[in-house]
Amino acid sequence: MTAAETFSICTKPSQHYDPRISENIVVWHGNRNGNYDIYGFDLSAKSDFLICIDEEEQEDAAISGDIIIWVDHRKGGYVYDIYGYDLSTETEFLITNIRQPTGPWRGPNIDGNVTIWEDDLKGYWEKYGYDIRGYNLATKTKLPICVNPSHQACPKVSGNIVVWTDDRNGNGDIYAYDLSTQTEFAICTNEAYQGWADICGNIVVWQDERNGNSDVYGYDLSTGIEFPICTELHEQVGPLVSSNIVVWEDERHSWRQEKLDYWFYGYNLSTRTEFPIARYDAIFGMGLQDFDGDTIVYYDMEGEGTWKIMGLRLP
Ligand SMILES: [Ca+2]
Ligand SMILES: [Ca+2]
Ligand SMILES: [Ca+2]
Repeated sequence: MTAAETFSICTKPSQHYDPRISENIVVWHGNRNGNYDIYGFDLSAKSDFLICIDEEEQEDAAISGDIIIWVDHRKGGYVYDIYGYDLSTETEFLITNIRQPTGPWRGPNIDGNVTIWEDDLKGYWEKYGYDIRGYNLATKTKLPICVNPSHQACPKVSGNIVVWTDDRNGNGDIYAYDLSTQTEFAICTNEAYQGWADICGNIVVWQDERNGNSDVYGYDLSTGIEFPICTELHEQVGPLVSSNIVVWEDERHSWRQEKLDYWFYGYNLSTRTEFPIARYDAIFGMGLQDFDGDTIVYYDMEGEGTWKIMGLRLP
């Protein structure tokens, strides 16, 4: 097997975070101009470009096709607007205002015309939790996806299906919502913890602790069948799926070392075979950010105070 090819996307000395990828375009937020802006990189042209350099803070970019979205604070640090940018027309537009999150919060996600986010409409995250809400860019309508009183988090969307981590049963489960039928359904309610779901087409994957350590499980929406993807005895975390490939961060090589040894591993759903991808130097072990086609994007520390955006092509 050939080695995975690692390459730099942005190594300019400052902080660059949370890359997301769709086909040949990678987007992220970075502060090389003294405040956080939204940047892009074209993998085919090997050149970077500016998406939004407003002098206030922009963060948490996401991308699907020609549409890039992010959280924008141009009206003030406590104002959370979601803005969009259309690469095909080179125009920026305001999508919606959301309430300032009161607790740990992950940025919005987008697929096609549907953008979704963790919503803190009631405030007081620790008491009321977050909901999942969205917006359809084509119909210009709001989507109240899940407003259950308990905590819902980490939503991802693919086509008509939204998945998220749901705490209504008190132990972390995977729930889903079908935008076409406007119906919610459970994907996994095992009594152990499940979370960090991702979806591509009919395949949902997540991190699962039913065996006493973190594993990766999957579910096929077309058959309604759940299946284990990796149940190795060490920690497997943060799975992502694109087409027929699942990737995750894996600690199986850490057993003899004081310092954790992080690898990316993958699984081919068609051939049902697992494969190592690459070892990487992570400071906090939260490197793996997004995955599309054959390309992983992640971020890593380089020297004092520089966080760089990296890419990795599967072997
Ligand atoms: Ca800015
Ligand atoms: Ca559970
Ligand atoms: Ca495991």
